[in-house]
Amino acid sequence: MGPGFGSVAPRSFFTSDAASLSLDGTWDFRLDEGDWGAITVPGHWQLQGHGSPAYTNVRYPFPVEPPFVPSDNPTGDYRLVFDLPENWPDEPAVLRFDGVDSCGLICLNDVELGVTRGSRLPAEFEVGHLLRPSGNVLTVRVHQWSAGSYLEDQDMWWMSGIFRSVALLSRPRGGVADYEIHASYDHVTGSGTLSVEGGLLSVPELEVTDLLPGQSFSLAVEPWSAESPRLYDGVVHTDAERVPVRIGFRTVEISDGVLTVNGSRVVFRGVNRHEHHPRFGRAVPREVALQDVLLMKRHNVNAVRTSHYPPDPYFLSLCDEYGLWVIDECDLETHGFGELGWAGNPSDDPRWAESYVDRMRRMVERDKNHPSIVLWSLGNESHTGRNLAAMASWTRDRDPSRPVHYEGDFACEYVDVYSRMYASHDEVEQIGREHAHGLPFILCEFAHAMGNGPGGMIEYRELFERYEHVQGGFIWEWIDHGLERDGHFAYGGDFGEPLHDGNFVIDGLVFPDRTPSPGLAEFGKVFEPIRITGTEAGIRVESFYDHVGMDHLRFDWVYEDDGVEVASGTLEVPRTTAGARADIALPELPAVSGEGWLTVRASLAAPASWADAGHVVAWGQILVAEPPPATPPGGVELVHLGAVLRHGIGEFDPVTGLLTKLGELTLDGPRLDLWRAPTDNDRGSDHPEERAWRDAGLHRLQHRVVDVETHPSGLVVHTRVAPPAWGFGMLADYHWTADGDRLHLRVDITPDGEWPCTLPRLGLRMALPAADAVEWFGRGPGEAYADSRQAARIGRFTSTVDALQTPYVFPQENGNRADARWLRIGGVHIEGEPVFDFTARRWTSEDLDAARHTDDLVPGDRVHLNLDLAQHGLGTASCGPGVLPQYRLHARKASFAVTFVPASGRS
Ligand code: IPT
Repeated sequence: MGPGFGSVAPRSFFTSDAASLSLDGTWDFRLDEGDWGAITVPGHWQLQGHGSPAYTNVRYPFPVEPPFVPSDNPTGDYRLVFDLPENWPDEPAVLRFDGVDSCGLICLNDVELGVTRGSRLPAEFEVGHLLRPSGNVLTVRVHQWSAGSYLEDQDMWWMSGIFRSVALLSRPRGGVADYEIHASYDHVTGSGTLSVEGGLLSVPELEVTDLLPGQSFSLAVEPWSAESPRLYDGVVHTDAERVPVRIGFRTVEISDGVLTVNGSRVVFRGVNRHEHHPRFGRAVPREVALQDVLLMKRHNVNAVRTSHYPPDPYFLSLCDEYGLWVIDECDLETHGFGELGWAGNPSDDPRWAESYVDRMRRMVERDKNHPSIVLWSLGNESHTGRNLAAMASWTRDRDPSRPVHYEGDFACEYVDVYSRMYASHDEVEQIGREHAHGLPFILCEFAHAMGNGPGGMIEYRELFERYEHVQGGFIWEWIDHGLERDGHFAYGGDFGEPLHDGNFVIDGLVFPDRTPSPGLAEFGKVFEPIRITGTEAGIRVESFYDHVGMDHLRFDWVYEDDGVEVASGTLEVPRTTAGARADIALPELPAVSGEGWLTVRASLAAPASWADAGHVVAWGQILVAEPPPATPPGGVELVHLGAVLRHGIGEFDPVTGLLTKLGELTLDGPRLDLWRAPTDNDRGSDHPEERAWRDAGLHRLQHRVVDVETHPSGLVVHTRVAPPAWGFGMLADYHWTADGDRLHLRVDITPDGEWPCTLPRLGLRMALPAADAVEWFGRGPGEAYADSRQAARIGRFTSTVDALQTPYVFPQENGNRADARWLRIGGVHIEGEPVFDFTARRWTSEDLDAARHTDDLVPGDRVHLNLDLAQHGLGTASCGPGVLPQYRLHARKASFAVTFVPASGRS
């Protein structure tokens, strides 16, 4: 129940000019006293051929009887023989372990040094007196389970080993034992105040030389913020050691219940970041950590909560450098006790007190010098109790400069901000109205990004803008924790775990290989720092930056006629400060014959550290010219030709009324369709739409032909579409008319009987001969759904059927393109009245529904095309609120029309 032992007092993580030796690399390893082999450190043994990973969200995968863990406890023995580099100084030295999961017994040259606990926290052991010039033998015995495992029940893979770096560090006598820099900023005077502990401080750029510990010094500086991460290089030094440091001046305060940095209210447009790599697990390579930061910055993410443990310290130095607000969270979660009604929860058990405070101390001491960290978080989902309160009060004493966060303190007894997870829009609205607890409010988790989604992000943004003290949130979560295996990404259960939580670990804005998902594109658009909209008078440009103006941006426009560029130019936007706005007249635009859209883009005028010049930060579209009205086809006579009905370019089966040929193309359909392969959010626990849909039988609709009416002017096919076993259904009448090479279909839909549930979709489904190229004019280039469609702009796009698919790790409905005015695919040109949504794939919705991994989907020889009037929204019911009322699709009377034309000869 206690922390590890034998280690030296925690201190900040730094490198210096003192001698050091990285011990990362190939070590000897054996599991459970088996044969010795080789292993890479840092890394997890389960990802290197020993044992296998296991995933549970909340439940402990062992009996809950703290502090005991199973006797059958996978145990890895690590051994490394190393020589000291030449000229290694005769000084004290420490062995530093940045992360050992879950505990390690450390021995050097046969002397036991102690035990690490707290998997994602560092431990250092004094070894100077034990070192010899060559043949040092370092052994570490690591157990998968320890008492500490009870405190490390985060929603992630259970994976063990020395998964962060190991180093030998000389600690010269008279060197910098530890240091702390205080660099505050007074936004009224524009001056920074600097002081240091642990050594002298010099900052050449500020002409600060040898500032003495304890002395403070004020001077004019540029402040640090996530938007403008100004760092000053300096050095903390003694006669014996020099430590390079990077200083950011900033002051975090809560005033009048609002969280401010440098006097300005901040809004977190954040993500929760676990450390994950599809091959290396939590041993994330440095270049991949950088990739995360760059991807975040390029998608307008401005904040990270390090859920639910301190990250590799390198990540924090990237946040300092590139600019991200950070909530640094302690390695603590006891969620599994929730299954027992919190009986025996360590958080309120004094026997665990020392472990709790030890974890907090090690995080705060390690990370205290990062300007990017603006809040300390005690941990996650550990209920409440005196040990958490003790962590908070220790932290406040130690570092009064940063507020304390913890979501589980519902009564806000020992935290400085009110934090919630997955509160619905309505509840956030109420919290905003009532200014609950009088504290700044944040959503430490919201908009669960599992599978297709999240839906409803823009409605949260509106709340962050409406109430001053509602200060944003952090999407759950950044990355899907899929593990590369057998040609797909594996999730819970794929390793034969007896207890697991399936694909609940696949809930990120980026796929396991860090390909952005449509959810990230949506995030980037919703949380743009600049908003460009149309007004009566022209164009409005509004800043949602908290700290910087718009000087780093340039504004360009293009004007398109039915998606074809006809003019372009640069927009002069007056200089504006953070949070201000400007109204600008429309540029002079040529007359167009079709639909005229003006697109204005704000892009980086010069290269930034995180993106090239020209990177688009924000955009907006303004409809300038309405499309001309379409003339519905008609005038061609229907003819009976033996066993077929011919109507213009269409051929129909006189018995079923189904279209069988369009020109030379053999088709199947179109027929009414209501089904989609359920998304993770449809399958969600709070609003189980999927269950209602399946109970209603929407996945096995039957079509009864009521009547096929033929008229000289066309064909009317009356049908009733309904699931087996129930009395309700839909009356669907297909009205066909034709002129020249245009075949027009209007479907009138009338619910029949009492519908018990919403509809997944409402539209038509058909199959075409294999097709590859796709072109459309509508929303794109990416997928869009009713409540996640901000990132899709109006334009003309080309793609392929394969590229239209979004490879969600767990297959589900995907790839919908919205508001198509027309679509060309497989020799057919389809026009909307005025628009339709579509999906096109080489498998059916049923195949998609049945698939469990991406490689279960095998292309067939047809393209299955859905043309929809609407789909049900996405919501976030996989964890959190369902689809907002305005995006729910109900059975209702509706009409839907499209025109089919052979594509040949159309431009
Ligand atoms: C919440 C957890 O904090 C987070 O780690 C993750 O498990 C998330 O849920 C779901 O993916 S806790 C939940 C009870 C809301």
